[in-house]
Amino acid sequence: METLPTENAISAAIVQNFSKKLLESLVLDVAIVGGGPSALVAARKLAEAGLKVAIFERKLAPGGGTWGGGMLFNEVVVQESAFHLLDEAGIAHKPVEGASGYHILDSVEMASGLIYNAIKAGAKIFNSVSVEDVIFKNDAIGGLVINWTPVERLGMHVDPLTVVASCVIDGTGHPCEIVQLAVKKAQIKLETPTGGIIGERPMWVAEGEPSTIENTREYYPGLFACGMCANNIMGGYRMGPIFGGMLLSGEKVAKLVIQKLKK
Ligand code: 48H
Repeated sequence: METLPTENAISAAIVQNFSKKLLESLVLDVAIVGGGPSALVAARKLAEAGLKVAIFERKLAPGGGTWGGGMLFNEVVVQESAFHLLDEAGIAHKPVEGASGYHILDSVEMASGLIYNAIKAGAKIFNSVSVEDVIFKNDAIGGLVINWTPVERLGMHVDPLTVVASCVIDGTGHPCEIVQLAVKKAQIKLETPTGGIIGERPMWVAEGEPSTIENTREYYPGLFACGMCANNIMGGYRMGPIFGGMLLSGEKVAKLVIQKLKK
């Protein structure tokens, strides 16, 4: 048998393996938009529960706001209630002097540890892919409309592809892009006091952390929100470079989705 030139074998392997990964992710139990810390924890927990889950992340590197720490000092703080999520991912942390119950850690270790563990658990991550719309049928959100980020950035007139999913999680952080576009384009009413997006409030660390977890919910049939997105929807406070609330929000949204899908 004629052997292929190495150059060809490498290219063929990349095309075949990527195509298989994407093909297997066109119908999902859970499609997550954005690969920030809350979404990465959710993806790991959902994959560990045996669900078919993929993250679609606009940027080349998943990890969201984790990498930059506080003002590019690449360290972040996590509170005691979320230590178990760091420990499960093998991420090191040590006490903050003078602040009982708070630990400090390397933000690059946190980002890479969360990504690595989500993939090892079986979640798929598609980076450089932007979600530009949702599938909306029978009064429920039924999946995502995706395109390459360079296509989006260059404003190229290229039609997207679709991913069908039983549940969609908006993990897009502060802008809550998916919920925003669902409210605008599908004119849905959210499970909020006004039926719309309340808007993120300013910094209040002690309130922002618990409210992130409290605000993590299903806001419309098939549409969940976690992390800063949930805070924006329900008018929660921001909290700066403290990430326990994000990690716990990811854990909570995974529990809610599992409850819904296992009914
Ligand atoms: C694909 C998209 C799209 C799209 C956006 O902001 P994130 O890190 O998300 P969270 O909520 O898990 O974490 C928030 C945290 O990083 C933070 O900002 C904190 C704690 N702030 C406190 C404060 O006071 O400021 O990540 C969201 C990700 C990003 O990587 C985006 O690129 C991605 O979502 N994304 N991906 N399609 N349409 N929109």
